[in-house]
Amino acid sequence: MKCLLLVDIQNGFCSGGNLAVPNGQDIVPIANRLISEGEYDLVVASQDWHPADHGSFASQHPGSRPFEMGTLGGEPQMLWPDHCVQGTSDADFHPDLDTARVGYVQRKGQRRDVDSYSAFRDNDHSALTGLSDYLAEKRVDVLDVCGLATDYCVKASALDAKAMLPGTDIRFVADASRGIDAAGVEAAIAEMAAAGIRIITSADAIGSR
Ligand code: VGL
Ligand code: ZN
Repeated sequence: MKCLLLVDIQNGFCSGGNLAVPNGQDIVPIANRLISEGEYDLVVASQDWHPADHGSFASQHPGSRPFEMGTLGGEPQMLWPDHCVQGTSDADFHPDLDTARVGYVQRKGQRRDVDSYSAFRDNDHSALTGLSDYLAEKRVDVLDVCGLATDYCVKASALDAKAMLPGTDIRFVADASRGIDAAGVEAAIAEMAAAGIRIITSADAIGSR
């Protein structure tokens, strides 16, 4: 079974959102083309879904500002602007994303004391989300990963998919993803490639099965 994982294609990470990724919204038509022409047997999506007092928010750390390093649960943590708060429009999928064919939504980041970049488990690896069990049960043999942001949640999700789904071919769809920081994106792609994740384009994904 061939599966597409859409990571955090939410208003919060697009133009006008609280944690807008540069040109994040530009991937929406590319993701839609993958969904309609990629011949996927299954399309799943992750959704960053934080409580209003999430510990990754700089607002919860007096004296700190967004994009400064802080700590959370005793570990170094990038502090973010408040974003993707449960039930707000910032947490909604981008309105132009074709969600009709999304068969499973994995919410993440609900526990205030730990962040969850990966769609598969918390950053401290203390809890699984359920997505790995779901995909293993579906016997996914090819998993294409794309979305926002390449250097955070897309990278973490692709690396976890590679580690947690042995025997599944994991591919990162580069043009269907955007990152927060250019140097971070370059490093993320190198890290994914070194882990055995294939770096492909949406044209590759649509032309192959
Ligand atoms: C993300 C930072 C904080 C992401 C989520 O989706 O990449 N980045 N929360
Ligand atoms: Zn978040």
